[in-house]
Amino acid sequence: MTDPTRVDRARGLLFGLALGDCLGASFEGKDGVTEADIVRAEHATGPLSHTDDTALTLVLARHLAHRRGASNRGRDGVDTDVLARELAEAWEAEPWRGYGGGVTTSFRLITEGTPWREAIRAVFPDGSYGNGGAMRVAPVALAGGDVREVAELARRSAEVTHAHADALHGAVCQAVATHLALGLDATEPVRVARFVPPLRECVRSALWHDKFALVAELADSDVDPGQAAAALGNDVSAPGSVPLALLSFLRHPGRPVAAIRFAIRAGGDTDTVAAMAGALAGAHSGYAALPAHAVSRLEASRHLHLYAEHLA
Ligand code: F2R
Ligand code: MG
Ligand code: MG
Repeated sequence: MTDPTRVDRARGLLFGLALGDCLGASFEGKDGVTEADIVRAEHATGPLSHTDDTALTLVLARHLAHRRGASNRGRDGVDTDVLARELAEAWEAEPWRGYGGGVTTSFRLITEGTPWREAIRAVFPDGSYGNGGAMRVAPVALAGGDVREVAELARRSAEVTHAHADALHGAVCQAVATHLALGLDATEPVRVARFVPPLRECVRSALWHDKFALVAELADSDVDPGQAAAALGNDVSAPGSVPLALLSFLRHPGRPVAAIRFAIRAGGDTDTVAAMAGALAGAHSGYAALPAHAVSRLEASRHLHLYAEHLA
């Protein structure tokens, strides 16, 4: 095996995310998913349809690609007013992609002209702690030059829909972990110690630090997906899903399909946990490591290629 190129990793990141979303979608909310159920979905024929996870990732990828350039790096890489409108427009065009209840109301209000800062507190006055900011954040890992820049871009990209601190922590965690995965030599063993210290630094929260400690412990164990879900959570909240995605990747370094299957077999929010695990695994192993038959069936293939090339 050779170390993948930057373009191959960028494609791996976006296609891994879409593959996890599409394969996980039919199992969302179900527990007791078997390996055989997932293998059947992988080997079926016909297009693989994505959900809100991929739809909004494409919006963010396009936003970042259009704003690339020396004067648009760092904080300016995300224009929050523009991004809020672009995300809401994507929902308005395809509201049937399986959006969360809170964010649906926010998007409707934004399309009707309510400022996003007001709209995102209409349903949950303290803000949503859902994983919607984290599920779409992975392209930020390609746009930011270092961990600090990635963390700041992640926060800005998530805050236009999610005001709760845990949702923002989830987005920062997923973006920074993906950035670190992009930078690892894929021919070397993956060490948990390369992830946990920078994540602790970027995400200053006792709840998240406890989750990182658990991920580190479980990554070196033979924990099965059900036990991992019981320990870390597998629900629609950011703290209840982002750590499980990281563990899915760390349990199967260099094996994106195994990472995605682990995430789906854990049950619960399967499309989203598998999308985040797929982004991490694809960023690390590259596009060539993804299953060609399943990848060729992805509905968004053309746009995934386009934005991967722009952002690489
Ligand atoms: N929503 C889903 N899947 C279930 C519905 C599927 C669809 N109806 C269908 O049948 O096709 N999946 C997608 O939603 C998750 C991302 O959610 P996001 O974008 O964060 O949305 P939202 O609405 O902000 O939060 C999701 C739910 O979390 C609970 N919640 C959040 N903050 C809360 C708070 N402060 N207090 C109480 N509850 C809170 C609510 O139940 C929200 O509805 C991904 O799984 C994506 O795939
Ligand atoms: Mg979804
Ligand atoms: Mg989901």
